[in-house]
Amino acid sequence: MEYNFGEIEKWAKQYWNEKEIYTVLNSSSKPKCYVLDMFPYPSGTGLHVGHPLGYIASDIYARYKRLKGFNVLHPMGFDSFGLPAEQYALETGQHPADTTKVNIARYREQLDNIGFCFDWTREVRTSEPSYYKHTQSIFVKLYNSWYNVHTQKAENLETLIAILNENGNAQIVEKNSKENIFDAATWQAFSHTEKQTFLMQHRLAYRSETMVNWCEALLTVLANDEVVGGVSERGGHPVERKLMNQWNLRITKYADRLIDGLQNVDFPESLKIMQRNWIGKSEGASIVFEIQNQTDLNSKIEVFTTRPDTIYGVSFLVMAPELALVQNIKSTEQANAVDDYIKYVKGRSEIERMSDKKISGVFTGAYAKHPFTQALLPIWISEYVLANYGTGAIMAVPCGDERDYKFAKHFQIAIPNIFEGVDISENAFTDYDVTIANSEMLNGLKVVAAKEKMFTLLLEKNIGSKKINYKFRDAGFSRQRYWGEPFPVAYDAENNVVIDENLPVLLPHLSEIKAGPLGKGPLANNLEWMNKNGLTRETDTMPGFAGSSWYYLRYMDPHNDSEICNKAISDYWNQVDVYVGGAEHAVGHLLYSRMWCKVLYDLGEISFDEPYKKIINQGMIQGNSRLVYRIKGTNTFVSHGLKDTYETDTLYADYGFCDGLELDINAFKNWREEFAGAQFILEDEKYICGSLVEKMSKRLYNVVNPDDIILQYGADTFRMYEMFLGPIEMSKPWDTKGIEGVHRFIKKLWRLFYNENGICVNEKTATDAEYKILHKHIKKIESDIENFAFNTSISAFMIATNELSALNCNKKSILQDLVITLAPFAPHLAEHLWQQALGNATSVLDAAFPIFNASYLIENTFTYPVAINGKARTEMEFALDLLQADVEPIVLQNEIVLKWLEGKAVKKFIFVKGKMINVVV
Ligand code: ANZ
Repeated sequence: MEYNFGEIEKWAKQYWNEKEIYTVLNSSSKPKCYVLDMFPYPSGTGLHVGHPLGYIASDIYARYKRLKGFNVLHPMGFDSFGLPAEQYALETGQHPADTTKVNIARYREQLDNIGFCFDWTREVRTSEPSYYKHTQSIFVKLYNSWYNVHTQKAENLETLIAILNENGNAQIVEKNSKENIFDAATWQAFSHTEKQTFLMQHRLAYRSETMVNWCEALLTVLANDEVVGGVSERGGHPVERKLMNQWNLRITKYADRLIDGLQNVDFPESLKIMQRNWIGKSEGASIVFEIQNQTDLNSKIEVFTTRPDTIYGVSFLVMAPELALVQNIKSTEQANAVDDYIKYVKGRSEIERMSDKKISGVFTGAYAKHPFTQALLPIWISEYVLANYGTGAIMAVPCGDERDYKFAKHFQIAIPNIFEGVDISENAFTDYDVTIANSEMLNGLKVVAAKEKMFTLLLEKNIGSKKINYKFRDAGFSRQRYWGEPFPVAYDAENNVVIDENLPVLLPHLSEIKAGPLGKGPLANNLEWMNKNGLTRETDTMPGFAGSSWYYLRYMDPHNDSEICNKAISDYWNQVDVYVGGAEHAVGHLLYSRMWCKVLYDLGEISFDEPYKKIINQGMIQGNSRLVYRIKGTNTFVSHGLKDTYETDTLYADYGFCDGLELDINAFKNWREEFAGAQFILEDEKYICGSLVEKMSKRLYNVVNPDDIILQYGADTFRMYEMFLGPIEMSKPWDTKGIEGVHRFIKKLWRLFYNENGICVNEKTATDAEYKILHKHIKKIESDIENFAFNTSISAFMIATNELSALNCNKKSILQDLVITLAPFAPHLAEHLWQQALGNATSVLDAAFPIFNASYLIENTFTYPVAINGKARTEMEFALDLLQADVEPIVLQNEIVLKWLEGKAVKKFIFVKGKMINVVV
């Protein structure tokens, strides 16, 4: 009987469906295990073979854990709100609600085809009102909370109001804050609007006028992580800075906890580094410099420095050009130059400003006083100092900072050297391992000691203090787009926020989606919806990361209408044990969802403050593009090996037209009209393409659809092949040709169960050698899965299959356990073999993973080389515990030994246990 994967897989799927085998309950006597995939946003192009890589890995793990006796939660859903879905709908002239539905149906079909063990009764879609109702309710919780720096946690705003009513704000003001202190009576006398304005400065979701990343092409604001290299991550459009009224999340309050929390989770080190760098904590000092001839209190420059120890190396100050103070201090002579420069900087993105290729700046005409030497320091403005970092001003130390050094060289400013025995004639010296010199009281100290001394001196002189800065900013939470969660917010005539407690606030159906007036989103076109009982609704929507920041919780309790997730249920499932997904979400989704988790924890909604115990980043499956070479000015294509003799243009051919590198010329000709009459210069009668490993993308004609592969080889072969491609974390190119080898191995495995006449499994007792093969295999599979090393598991299957085939082993006692180990990898085949070939009545999923028995691996015999007069003549196997007295008579009776003895008397019998036997005559 042949391996008919089509029939088998259809049967297995039907069986699982009928038995509802993947439905998971929220309580069990078994230990729990939560295995989560990053859910996809359903794009219009469907899945290609790269997408399921992580899903297959987590599916293997989830199935394995089930076999190991765990109650496993392994859900799937769709991140169906967001910019990509809206863009796709606009580009294809359809409504995002319709395209989303169609795309989800297609995804679902493709996912089902691969045979995942998802519990679809728990599916979530972020764009469904039953889901976004709760996204909105979390927003309301954020709005009604503040971060108490004393308790170091989020609390309901009521606790803040109680403090204000009792004591005013003295107690809640952060160290070094410039906030005005007021007492309880003053607070109580505030008007409603004044109170609201103050509270808004503390809410975790707050509205403010902020500088935002405005993308004109997408007509929306983007979060910092959605801007890559100065352009939008989606579509690569220019992004500019713009002042707008926006909703934000006060994620910066969680900076320290987001950093500290990384110690307790098992994330790839590279991911942790990315998160730490993104948060960008730096510890230093703020120092105040007085400005010459200015007495008014605001006319001081406060700088942020990580190197207060270099204070004697300062030879000038630099301010961010856009600081308001620049206007106060610029001299009349320099005013024009300053204003022109400010205009120039306005058009520059942050990235451009920070790339120090070009040195630019203007002297303001003003001077500051050095707080220790009283020397006059020229004050410059330059784009390399950013307005929204630190204080927006720096003390420039050219001998210790590379940018300051280049700037000083360029504008011929002094470069005093304050480092003992260091040559600074070519470069600044940025190392910490140095002794400070030319710095009065700091002389002779190392950097760390000098810094400490400076912190004390700054406080004594009352000109500065320790300061911690973070690079990351609060997260912009408003999008001027249609396809997202509406804010449950409206504004009254005074622009006060009125929260709509009646959730969900439904996204109205717009028949035409186009930008609203005055930089507003499409919802602003729907006046009827916007004007609500004398209030004006917020017309922005929430960003794509809103829904994905908490979906892991919703899977636990997906049908709960009144709460985001019942507490007893989230206590049971607790943290995600393993979260599998792409590394591209390192600083977006993974930081936001960690923050939301901490807020919900602080508010007592859940009992854990990190959502994911462990993260695995799967690599990418890259496309394997096929290139053809057209001789310039002709319609003749020359094969890869001959192309260098011609001048050619390189074009893409579809990967599907090629068998390996060989092009199917007819398919290529039929592809497009322009190729119909093409001529080909062949090598060895073949047209050989060039190849290029790059991103898998429709545009590069290198996309492979899993459905096609599954049709040809079956889902089990597809799953095993994806794992066989290499370590899960690595990126690797797809190669359809390579799948044949895995398919052949599966057919060979099939032969252990079936021959030409049908089932050939027998009940014979297995030998030690057979058990040894099995248990070596069980051990390997178990440790591979625990270590997420799935590629080596596939090799282990190949080895076990070969070894058992060589022994003609069709024994049930061996094959039962083999099939259970196969079930995570090739679930359809395993289900079939388990029931149909081995005669079990229940699903293989309900079997128990075989227990490794080490005793089978202990070597208890040894094959001795037997020599006559030192020359090896034969081999004989003996139990390892036998002694010379046991072995000698048997050896001397052996036919081959007798032949070589030629009847001569034995002089000596040498026996080295576990090594060798030598008979001397
Ligand atoms: C004096 C100094 C001497 C500095 C020295 C460095 C080396 P991180 O680690 O990134 O926080 N800086 C401060 N504010 C800035 C701004 N708004 N735009 C651009 N640069 C700014 O770096 C902090 C250092 O970057 C600060 O310490 C300051 O330069 C500069 F040998 O001050 B330093």
